[in-house]
Amino acid sequence: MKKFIYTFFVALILLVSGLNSISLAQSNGNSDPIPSMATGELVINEFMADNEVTILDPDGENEDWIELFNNGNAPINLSGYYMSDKLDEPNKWAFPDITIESHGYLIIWADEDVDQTGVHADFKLSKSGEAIILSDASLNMLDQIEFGAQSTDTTYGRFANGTGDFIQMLPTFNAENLNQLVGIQNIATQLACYPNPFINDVYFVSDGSKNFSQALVYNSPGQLVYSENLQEGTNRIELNNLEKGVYFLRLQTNDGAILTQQIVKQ
Ligand SMILES: [Ca+2]
Ligand SMILES: [Ca+2]
Ligand SMILES: [Ca+2]
Ligand SMILES: [Ca+2]
Repeated sequence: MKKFIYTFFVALILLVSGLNSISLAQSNGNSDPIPSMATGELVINEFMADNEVTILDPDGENEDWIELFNNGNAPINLSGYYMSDKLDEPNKWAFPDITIESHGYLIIWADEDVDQTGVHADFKLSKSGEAIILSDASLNMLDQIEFGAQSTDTTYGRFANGTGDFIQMLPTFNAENLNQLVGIQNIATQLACYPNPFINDVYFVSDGSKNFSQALVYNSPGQLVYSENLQEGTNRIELNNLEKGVYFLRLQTNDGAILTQQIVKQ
């Protein structure tokens, strides 16, 4: 009898799960267009809408940029794919014949300089906010992001890299998105760095005159270029060896808080 009950329930479970998969298949077949690739395979990974000092395009100009990432296991040829800054005009700009490698990155300069070296879209990104839409050659939407006002020389990007939601971050140009920016939203009120721009030495002071235990400096691609464990009472680091450019100083306080500030070397 026990065996009969067991067999009965196994059969019932198989029947119910079979019906479910049939109804799922039918609803998909009736309503959704067939996607050209798995959702999330090719994504808008990061973008910068107000680039003053972060990075130069091949013509030496500070331009808006968009980073794509290929989450898939095969290269994707983007020839004829589209990108736009207008939701109602997704075919504004068509990609040239270019391929993004599996787990690779691709930078598109959003500068309307379509004749310059590199990949240049025929639109710019407004720092007061707009949208980015990525579509395949049949105008199936692959990814889109609508964004609000942007801070100069910071980006919005997916964290975790390639799959997560968009958060404000420190730029990781053509590289994996990192989460170095804990606390970046409140930097203006929590941490002051001076002089900024600086030449060699940077001084820093926090709200409430906290003590600092560690200083880390990252360059704009997100690489660690300086680290120092700080003696109690230290409020200065020497950055003589860095090239001119934009950096991010990340300080840990004795009570464990992380404070981040953008600094510029002249
Ligand atoms: Ca812009
Ligand atoms: Ca340009
Ligand atoms: Ca625009
Ligand atoms: Ca990145």
